[in-house]
Amino acid sequence: MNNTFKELFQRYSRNPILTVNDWPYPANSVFNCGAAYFDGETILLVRVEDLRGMSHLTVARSQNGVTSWQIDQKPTFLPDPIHYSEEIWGIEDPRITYLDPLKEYFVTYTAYSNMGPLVSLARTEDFITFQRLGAVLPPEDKDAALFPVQFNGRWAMLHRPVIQTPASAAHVWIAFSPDLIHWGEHSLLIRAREGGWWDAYKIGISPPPIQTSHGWIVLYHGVRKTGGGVIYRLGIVLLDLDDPTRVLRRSDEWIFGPREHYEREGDVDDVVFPCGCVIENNQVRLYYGCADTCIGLATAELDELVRYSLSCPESKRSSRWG
Ligand code: BMA
Repeated sequence: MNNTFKELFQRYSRNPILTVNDWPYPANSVFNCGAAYFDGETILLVRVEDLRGMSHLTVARSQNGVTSWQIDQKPTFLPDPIHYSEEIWGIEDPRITYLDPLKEYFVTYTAYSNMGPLVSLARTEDFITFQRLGAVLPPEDKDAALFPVQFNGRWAMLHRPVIQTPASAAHVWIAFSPDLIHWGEHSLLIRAREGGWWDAYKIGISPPPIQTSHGWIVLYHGVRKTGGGVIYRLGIVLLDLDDPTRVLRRSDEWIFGPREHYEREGDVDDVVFPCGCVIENNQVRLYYGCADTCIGLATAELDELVRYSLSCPESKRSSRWG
């Protein structure tokens, strides 16, 4: 029996914190959201699925990051398929990173093209207007997030391409770029496990990496395929602080998974899917999509996440290609 999630992440007692009933305009669901601390407020960039089934992004703001959310009256960041044809079927699952050297927020998101999902990038100074940098990784690829700092003068991004091999092949990769547009130096970073593991079917990162003195904390979602459907849960990985291509530790057990009714039942049952967190005074506020239907909040102490990750097994990966 896995009880570690009780120790690490505590659900907010009045979850879900946001549902489509809070929305100022008609929509089907509000779920996987990026998060940032901006101008004294917590900003959520929320994936909103409209009544056609396609997604856009809308900002919700709160002073305390828990209650009294102010939601933009209309979509904040809409797909623009006329100028960016890769956005024809919507934009999804944003991750927000503040790039210290550029003093701007960057949003990686999934553009749902007619060739499949791919990774797009935009930047914003105010969460009112967004400037697109375009599609930066081709399909099929999603679950991308930037590191907030450079490594040897290059930006780094985690992402999840899907490759066509007979075995499960949806792993987390890392890439580097001199300018945020051109990405190379690819390597496989975290493998989906096999067989009976909880993260055997596919994996992808959740919020952007969290910097600590012990390394980068990466929360990732692992998917298990069952006779009744899929189950999305969270695991934790620790990457080397100076060389993020090195996985130091990885949890064997999941640390958070669907348990409450709003996580277990919805448009897609049994899904917890965080895309962002905000850290204040050592407290990590994790914002997560629940069953592709609403948004939940869970909190953990950052020190505890570090302590737990350091207690996890050392990574067995031996080469750049896993
Ligand atoms: C993934 C993503 C998420 C979604 C999840 C569960 O592939 O598309 O947006 O929450 O599936 O449906």
